[in-house]
Amino acid sequence: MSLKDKLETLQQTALEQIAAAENLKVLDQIRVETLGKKGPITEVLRGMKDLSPEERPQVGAFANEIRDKISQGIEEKKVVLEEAALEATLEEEAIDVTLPGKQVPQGTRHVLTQIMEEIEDIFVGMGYQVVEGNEVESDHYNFERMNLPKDHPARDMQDTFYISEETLIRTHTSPVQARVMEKHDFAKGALRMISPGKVFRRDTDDATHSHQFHQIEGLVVDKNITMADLKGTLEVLMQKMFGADRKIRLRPSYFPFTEPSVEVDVSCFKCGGTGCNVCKHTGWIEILGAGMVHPAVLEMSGIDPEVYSGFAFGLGPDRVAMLRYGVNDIRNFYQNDLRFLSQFKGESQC
Ligand code: FA5
Repeated sequence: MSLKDKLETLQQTALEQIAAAENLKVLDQIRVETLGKKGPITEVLRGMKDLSPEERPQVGAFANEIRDKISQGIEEKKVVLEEAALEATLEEEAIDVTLPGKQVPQGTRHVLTQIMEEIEDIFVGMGYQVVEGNEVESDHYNFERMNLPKDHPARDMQDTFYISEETLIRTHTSPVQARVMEKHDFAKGALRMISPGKVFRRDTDDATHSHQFHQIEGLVVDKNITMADLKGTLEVLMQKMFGADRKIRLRPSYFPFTEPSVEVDVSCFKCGGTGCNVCKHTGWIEILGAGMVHPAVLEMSGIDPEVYSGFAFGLGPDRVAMLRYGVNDIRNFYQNDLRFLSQFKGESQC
């Protein structure tokens, strides 16, 4: 076989192999085997030294032509195979964007936080400031400044957990009254504040009592504050919280730090007032205590009771939530059962 024939057969074989190559690896093998240093074309070119000087340029040119054709064939096939490989990867790694995503669980504020924030908003709208008190409180502020000296029998109604003789976890939010009054500067205007927070008592837990619960303290002190201001304020609050159809009653009561004192009850959510186990067959549920600030309390805080007067109230937001949502056991709020708590989505998600 002449060198020319040899080269033609070689070209034929190489182009067939290139056409049949299924992937880039095989194609590269063909390149190395055909065009590499040990390949047949290089071998042909090496054999040229045995040719006559006339034949040499012709065969040389033909060999180069064949090498270029094979190189070009390889390059073209490479582009085709690379595209096919990319297509295959894209298909393999395709994402189905129509599949349903993983649900991210979204929490809500605790129902009691929702109620307290709603009440805060009502009072902020009436010009009150919101004050934070201390959960760990001194006997002095919790009792004595509230007109409950050490031997006062009314202390029995509010027994609590003592950290030391003089330090306790507060039984009500009323000590915030004393802390705010002693600092207030009346030259800057009236004192109007509410203070929400946790309180603690040695109460036996039942459907409407918990040993830990919440209160919102309210206090207004200025010249000429009367019981009518207290009643009007509470009426606004109750209407906003419960709507016009729920009945409210004010009952004379006793607190050492107010005079006169009242207890405010709302008609029972379960029986509507006829009497049931939730309202202990009275038809009413007590939600707050209130009254006119006792002159002795004002005096102890450095305020002249001849010039200033005030009203105060202590509301139980846990009871408000029970009435609002018809929850018949206060303990539900504290047991962290998400089946119960997640029913109260509220307006604001956290
Ligand atoms: C007081 O604690 C007074 N400091 C309230 C007060 C403030 C009166 C300012 C006058 C002026 P009382 O013990 O009644 O009062 O509690 C107030 C409210 O807290 C009750 O009406 C009730 O809604 C709620 N409460 C009392 N004990 C519990 C309890 N164990 N569990 C849940 N809520 C309770």
